[in-house]
This record gives sequence, C-alpha cells and structure tokens, in this order.
Amino acid sequence: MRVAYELFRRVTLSMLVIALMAACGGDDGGNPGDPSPPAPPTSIDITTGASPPPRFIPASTTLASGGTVRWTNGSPADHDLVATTPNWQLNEPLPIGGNFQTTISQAGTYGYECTIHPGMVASIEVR
Ligand SMILES: [Cu+2]
Repeated sequence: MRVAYELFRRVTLSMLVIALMAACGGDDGGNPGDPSPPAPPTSIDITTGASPPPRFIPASTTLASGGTVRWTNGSPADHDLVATTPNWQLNEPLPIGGNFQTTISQAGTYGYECTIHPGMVASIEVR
C-alpha cells in the first residue's frame, strides 16, 4: 500500500511539472495574454468563385515560406494568374477546370490578379 501511494505521489508530481512547463515555456516567451499567431500552413488551395463578381477564394491567405500554393479553376469561366507585386514572376492561364501550383520560398506579400476580370485581385502573405 505504501509503495502504491509513493508511486501515485511521484506520478502526480511529474504531471504537475509537465503541466507547468507546457503553460510557461515552449513559445517565444511572449505575454501569456498575447499568444503568437498559429504557424501558417505549408500548403494552400485557392479556387475561383463565379457568383458576381468573380473572385479568388480565399482572396487573402497566409503560407509558410517554402510552402506550396495551388490554384484550381472551379468556375465556368477562364481566368489567369498575373503577379501584381514585383517579387515574383507569376503569369499563367487558368482555364476552366485547370490548375496550377508553385512554391514560394521568400517571405513577403505576393499580389496577383486575373487580367480577364477587372477587380479580381488577391494576395498571399508568406511568413
Ligand atoms: Cu478571372
């Protein structure tokens, strides 16, 4: 019985220590009331919406540096993908049912648009 109690006490203490470490450490040491944002995804899927106005979905998103972005044209109209910021060379057709994917290694904001549909603009924030 005494052995069982001692084991219980040690396990309980260990769990307390682990819980305290999880609560206090592990992140950037910032204010506990101001948690750092979750890590951006390593791959994202962007599609197109046809309901007026035509648009990219999502129009703004985040991506981990080195991650993959993939566009799929799920709408009944041709689109294209053309960079609006000088930090990349995007210039691809995106026909009905088509898709295109690329990886982005440098952090930054990457803007693009569909030149067929004025106002069909979007951006990817790479962190
Ligand atoms: Cu378009």
